[in-house]
Amino acid sequence: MSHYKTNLRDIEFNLFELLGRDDVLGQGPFSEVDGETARSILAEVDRLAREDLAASYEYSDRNPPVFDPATHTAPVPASFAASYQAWMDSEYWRLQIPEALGGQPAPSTLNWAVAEMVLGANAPVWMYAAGPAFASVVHRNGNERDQRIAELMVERNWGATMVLTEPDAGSDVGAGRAKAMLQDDGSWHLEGVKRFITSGESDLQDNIMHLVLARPVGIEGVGGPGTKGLSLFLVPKYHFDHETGELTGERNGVYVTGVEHKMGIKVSNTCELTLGDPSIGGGEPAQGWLLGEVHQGIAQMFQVIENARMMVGSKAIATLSTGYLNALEFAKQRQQGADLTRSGDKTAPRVTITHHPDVRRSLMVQKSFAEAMRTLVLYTASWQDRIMLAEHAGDAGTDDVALANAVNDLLLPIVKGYGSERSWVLLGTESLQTFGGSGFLEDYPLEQYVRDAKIDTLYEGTTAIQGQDLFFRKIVKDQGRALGHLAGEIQAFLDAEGGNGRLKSERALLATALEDTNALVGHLINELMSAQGEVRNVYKVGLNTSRLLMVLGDLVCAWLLLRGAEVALQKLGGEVSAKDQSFYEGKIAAAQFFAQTNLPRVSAERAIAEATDLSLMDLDEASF
Ligand code: ST9
Ligand code: FAD
Repeated sequence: MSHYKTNLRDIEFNLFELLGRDDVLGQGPFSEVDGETARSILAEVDRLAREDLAASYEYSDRNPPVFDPATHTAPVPASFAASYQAWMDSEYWRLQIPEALGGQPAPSTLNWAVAEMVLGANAPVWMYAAGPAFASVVHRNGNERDQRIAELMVERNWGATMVLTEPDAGSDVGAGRAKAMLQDDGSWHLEGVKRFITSGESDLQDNIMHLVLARPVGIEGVGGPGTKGLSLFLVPKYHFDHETGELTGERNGVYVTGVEHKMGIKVSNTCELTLGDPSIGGGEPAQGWLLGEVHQGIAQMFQVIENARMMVGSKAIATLSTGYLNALEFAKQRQQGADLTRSGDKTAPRVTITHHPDVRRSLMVQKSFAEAMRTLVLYTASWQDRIMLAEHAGDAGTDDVALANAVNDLLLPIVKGYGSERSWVLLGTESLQTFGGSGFLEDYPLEQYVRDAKIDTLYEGTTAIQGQDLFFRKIVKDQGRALGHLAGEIQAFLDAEGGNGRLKSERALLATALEDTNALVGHLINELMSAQGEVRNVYKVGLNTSRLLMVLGDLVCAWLLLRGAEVALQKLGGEVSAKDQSFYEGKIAAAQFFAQTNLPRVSAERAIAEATDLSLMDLDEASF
């Protein structure tokens, strides 16, 4: 039986009933993917995910790849290779790459809906299969030579990696020391040690294209300190004919010199990558090509990072969803104790644990967060749809597109930072907990879910980094435009007063939370401005950026769930099947519960932020 439980009904509710994607499908760049095609893709991926992709989830955790230092290899288990191949054979990865690379572009909303199911079933499949998506960044930023390389990456299904991190450069990417030296033939030789490189090695593909950030040396005007001095190089594992893609048989001097032993996602090889070390392999130089012949490494790499941050948030949220559905199934079967109203009666019949108020509370916490954050992902993707449509229509330079980009940028740290924190915590405190002691056993997937989801708060920028990105870049640097737009949308929802009167008190909670969030942001901006006179006041901001991330996440999620509840109420006003009746009632209940149990906390968070002083920063380190 599959570990993975999808929620296709809710995915379709979001895409078609809440976000109206039928208006976008079959249009402009998506002419080949209409609503009917989208629905059949979703149905097929639902099956594929539960069956072929999920099949190797457990085995490859218990039997992870083993690194062989003699050959610098770490082959994946055959069962995982079969899952990977099933995904590649489905060809659905083509939905996220441009036509020029053999893709069949689909709206981002559809892609992230598909991604949810792949990531929830077996996330490393998606990661190893990301070569074509990486190729699209190479294609977009490359010159003619690189564009040909991008085509070969897709045609030959090569793997690809993003290579930023070094032992002394994690969050601080700009501290990277790997260097690149220009050669007479226009290529570069790279030297350095990178660590924690996902998919850095496997036997799934003939070749791997590493996208490496390194600092050019010896050239005036480039290679300065920090992130802006980094350039992006294409460094293949094996050399190849740049026209035909045939491997020449020569090894490039980029070797995996270690594979980490990890808490989770063990089949996803996390590699130390050594470049240009004469004592390793045949001592070959690590030859690379500068992407687009321009020194804009960090900006180019952020095109990959933005996608990967969306991916990481989606992975976490997908795991919470299947964690909840597994917990729900267990809770419906597990009998324990008597109903609370008859707890004094020792002869009272035993009931399933779904009868216990605290289990109901826990299940609704899981349901409401999983569904709220699914909407958060797809709502964010709907802004990406807007950008794609405008770019196709030649409107890329308009104010509308600038706004869509800014709102998307604002939402990304929430998807990644808030999504991963909430999911990882709730998977442990609620989903696994629902199973009692059984949740701690390998008999159920929950313990693996918890281990596999922890990484999501760490990589692609830790939660602390997401909080800072949200405040300093997405709010302050943006001069509050995107946030103002989002707040305006929430206010418009409040003013419209829909919801049949049934959501009245939740609207009031949302209104207060919006006011408190605006005040919290305003307070942090004031503190930041005051730092121009008293520089240490910036600490008061830094003490609250993670708080703001979580507050904004709760606010946006509550609003999106209430929007969904409004749709559900409308549907219930007409004829619906018994199954849909339960589904829509569940949507309304989840929205009300989420608002009632999370929004009141926003006032307290505001008060905590406003009361923040410098005592923590003044405390001597010895007193910690
Ligand atoms: C990692 C991988 O952890 C884990 C999983 C891998 C799985 C791979 C497979 C799946 C991936 C699929 C990918 C598919 C490919 C894509 C397909 C696309 C269709 N937004 O603030 P400054 C830029 S990997 C955009 O001064 P600092 C910007 O250019 C490791 N751009 O930063 C800016 O210049 P300007 C992940 C941004 O103080 C410049 O950077 N590691 C953004 O120098 C400098 O900005 C991390 O994530 C942004 N949000 O450096 C590191 N922010 O301002 C985390 C910056 O002129 N650390 N830029 O525009 C950070 O993010 C730091 O904040 C820092 C700070 C490094 C940016
Ligand atoms: P550090 O940066 O040392 O952070 C330690 C702690 O300090 C964290 O809690 C952090 O939040 C906090 N901190 C650091 N700086 C600040 C600050 N300025 N303000 C507030 N708090 C701060 N990297 C790649 O390049 N490519 C990959 O494919 C890749 N895959 C990975 C796969 C796995 C399994 C893992 C574990 C990591 C991977 N990484 C990859 C690296 C990953 O992106 C980094 O681990 C992450 O960015 C954090 O860096 P670090 O581990 O050095 O922690």
